[in-house]
Amino acid sequence: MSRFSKYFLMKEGDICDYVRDQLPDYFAGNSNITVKEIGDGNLNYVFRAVEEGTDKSIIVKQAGEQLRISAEMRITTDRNRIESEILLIQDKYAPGLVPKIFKYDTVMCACLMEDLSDHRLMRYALMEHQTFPKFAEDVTTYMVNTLLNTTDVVMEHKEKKELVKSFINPELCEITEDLIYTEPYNDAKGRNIVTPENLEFVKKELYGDKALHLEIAKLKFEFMNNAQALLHGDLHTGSIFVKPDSTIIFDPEFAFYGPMGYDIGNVIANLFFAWDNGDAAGNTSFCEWTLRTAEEVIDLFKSKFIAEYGKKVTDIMAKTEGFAEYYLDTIIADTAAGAGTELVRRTVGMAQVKDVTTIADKNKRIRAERINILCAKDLVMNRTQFKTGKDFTASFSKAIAAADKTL
Ligand code: SR1
Ligand code: MG
Repeated sequence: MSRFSKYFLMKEGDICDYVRDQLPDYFAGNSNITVKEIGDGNLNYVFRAVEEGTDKSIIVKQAGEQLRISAEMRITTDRNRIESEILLIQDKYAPGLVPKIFKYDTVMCACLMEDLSDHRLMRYALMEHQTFPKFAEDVTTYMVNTLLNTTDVVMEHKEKKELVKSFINPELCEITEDLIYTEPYNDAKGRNIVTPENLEFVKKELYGDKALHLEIAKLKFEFMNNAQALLHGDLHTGSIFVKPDSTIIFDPEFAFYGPMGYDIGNVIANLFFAWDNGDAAGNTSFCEWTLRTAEEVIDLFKSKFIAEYGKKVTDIMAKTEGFAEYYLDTIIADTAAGAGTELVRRTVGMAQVKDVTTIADKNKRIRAERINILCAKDLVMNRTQFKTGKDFTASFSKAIAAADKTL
């Protein structure tokens, strides 16, 4: 019996034996393996093992029973199964845009996957104001292919329902229901992190705005009940690896069947966070790239979606003239809402983004937070008015002007 036949939380010193146990032929029998824990997220442990001499490497990602962000938060280690299974599905629909999984081990709740160390985590590269010309093209191919192909419009309906069942992800969805759709508007669990100088602003614009609460309540139950497509579920720039000629989307442990606009909106909001950081540093050309890219993400998603829809639709009623356009319109409204809710929760919620939290100049950070909140409110309240990429960036520009008036 191997020492890996019962779950325990692994340390760097366990990983070499673990890889040899799980994939006996991956490394040469007598080679030296160096291991480093490189996890940077809020939930899991990520180890990189490299074979000396050959530089052959592998990633081992293990789910712990406690979350890294808070020892009090415990969630099922089954999230690692969900992540491995969705990556296999996504590899079929969007090959080359997700990492390769070599093995998923249900005992240690760990997966062994392709090492992407020649790429960088997109959030950190953006914080150095690097630009990625292929990003909009790649991320929209990924989203159109993984989302549209898992809908009832394309998929045989009973097969789709089987997928809905196997991607029921109640505990991770509960995190989203709390952190995105509840706490930013009332601090119900006292976990919000609000920059003290913005507390009065947050009380007025978020905690005290009843009309906003009503729209967020509608969106919360839409998120919980619209099993439209198999989502990534946490598509921020910390879930994306990049290099100039490649984009790899990973970490889909929040995957479940929900509204597509949730994923697309997350991408848009995280480009706006990159803008916040670039703007605080006075980097105009980088800021222009973030907004241009946000526009391209919307417009390319729409054109690719319509083209693919025509080729892939199988449901007879979904072929009705005008339905594709109607359906896409609702997705773009959900995208506006998804961008808005992500902008708010990363600005005042418990899980924030380094693009904004590392802005050292207090006044610039206060301004960036106000821009995010005001833009978010427009995106949520007027979500059905958003149709094109330019509509999204116009809203952001309007929020900049409005935030400046408050300072
Ligand atoms: C308690 S987990 C906090 C956040 O980290 C993840 O990446 C998700 O974004 C989640 O909302
Ligand atoms: Mg993550």
